[in-house]
Amino acid sequence: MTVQGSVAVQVLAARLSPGFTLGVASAAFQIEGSLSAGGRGPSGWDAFAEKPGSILDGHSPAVACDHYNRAPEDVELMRALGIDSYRFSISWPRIQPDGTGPFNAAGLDFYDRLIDQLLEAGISPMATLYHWDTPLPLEHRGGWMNRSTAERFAEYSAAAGRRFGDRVAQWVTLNEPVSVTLNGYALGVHAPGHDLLFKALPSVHHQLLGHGLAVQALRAAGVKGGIGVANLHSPVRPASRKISDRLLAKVFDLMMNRVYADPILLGHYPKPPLIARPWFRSLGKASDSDLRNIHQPLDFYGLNYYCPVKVATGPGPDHSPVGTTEAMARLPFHTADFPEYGTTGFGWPVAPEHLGILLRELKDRYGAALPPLYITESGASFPEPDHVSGPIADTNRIDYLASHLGHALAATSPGGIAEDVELLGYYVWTLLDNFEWAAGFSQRFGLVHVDFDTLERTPKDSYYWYQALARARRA
Ligand code: IFM
Repeated sequence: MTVQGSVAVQVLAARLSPGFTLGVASAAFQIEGSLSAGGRGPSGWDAFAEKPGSILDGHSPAVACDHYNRAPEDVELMRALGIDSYRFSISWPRIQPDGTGPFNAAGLDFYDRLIDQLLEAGISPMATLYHWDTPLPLEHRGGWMNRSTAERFAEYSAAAGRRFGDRVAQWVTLNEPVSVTLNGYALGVHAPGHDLLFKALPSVHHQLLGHGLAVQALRAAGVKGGIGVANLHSPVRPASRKISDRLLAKVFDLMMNRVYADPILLGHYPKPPLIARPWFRSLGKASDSDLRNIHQPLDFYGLNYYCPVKVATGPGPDHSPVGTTEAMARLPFHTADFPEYGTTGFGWPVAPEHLGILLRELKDRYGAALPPLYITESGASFPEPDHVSGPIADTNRIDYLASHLGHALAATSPGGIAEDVELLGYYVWTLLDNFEWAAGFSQRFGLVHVDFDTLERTPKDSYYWYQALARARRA
């Protein structure tokens, strides 16, 4: 299928069923800036970013895209883009600075205004409650390694539900708990910077418990919108047919995919291969009542997809944006290249057909327990200039988005490999170039270029491509 150019836009548009949602996604910490303005408290990420060496080139999130002060301009960009929905995250420390106790009126007002502006622009709000910015006082008490964070999260979620529940169309509890556990608690390349390896697994259970309690809290608050979660999934492949590669790929699949999705969708943790049981022991001790709390009915499942992962035996040249870490070198496996695919700015393989394969795998694994699904993140970074004087020709991003959306639609259409998956929508990651965590401003994912000196926004060709797609389906 050709997916580029104006004809391809028509072809792609014709495949979008009426009601299919086109959106963009973002996260508070990556765009808002104003970290100590308006009564916001510090988060674990504020503290991590201040540690020398934690962020590439010492970039600071203090201003980011200055979205806190420019939200109306950014909503205008979305209105002109013609999208149906905006997935943003609510900053927990902005609305509850200590993570417990009083709520911050100025923070609540900020999201009130944002939601109202979106609705006025005809854009449906999808709100994520946790996109990694744990209030610092909670992080000091162990963050997600401490079970009580799950209860605090449910209290905060209830307050958000009471305040915004009349207008938010979709709620996402957690974004990518796997990234929080792997990068933040196991490898130490994200906040809070712990390198506990498999001892980080309690942070999985506590996040999932937080998810389940938050779902119940939102429902008790009477929110009108649907409720789901956004999990990052990658199909995992062994680097060779060697037994050790195949076994370690299974272990990686558990760590990457199944320990998050299985309890949420099926109500139990997966059984690890015998040899890996000691690593996963802490999850095996979960009580039935916790598992019941985690296993809540969901209105939708959010899938974040970027690329497949290949796993090879032994420590190897894995790398994070800030280099190979000592913790990674202690693991019995590493991730290997897919030489057959081109790569993004991050070096991630561009493998759109794996999105269709992943949808098939999810349905095979979860069957009727898999709710209707949104692709809640899909996008790519590519090397782009810091300063521009007009739209840049980011054809690589257009190709990436068109092929990923194209494969998802083909897979879920009648006769496709995942025709039994109900796909409700697609959210591009992301609207604006932004603070890409440990990679600072070095990885540009946006449909809109941001000059981080002047904060000027300049739509890229991909923005106009997405706009043409949104328009074509209504034509
Ligand atoms: O920027 C992140 C986002 O915060 C979570 N999903 C992956 C994106 C790209 O790395």
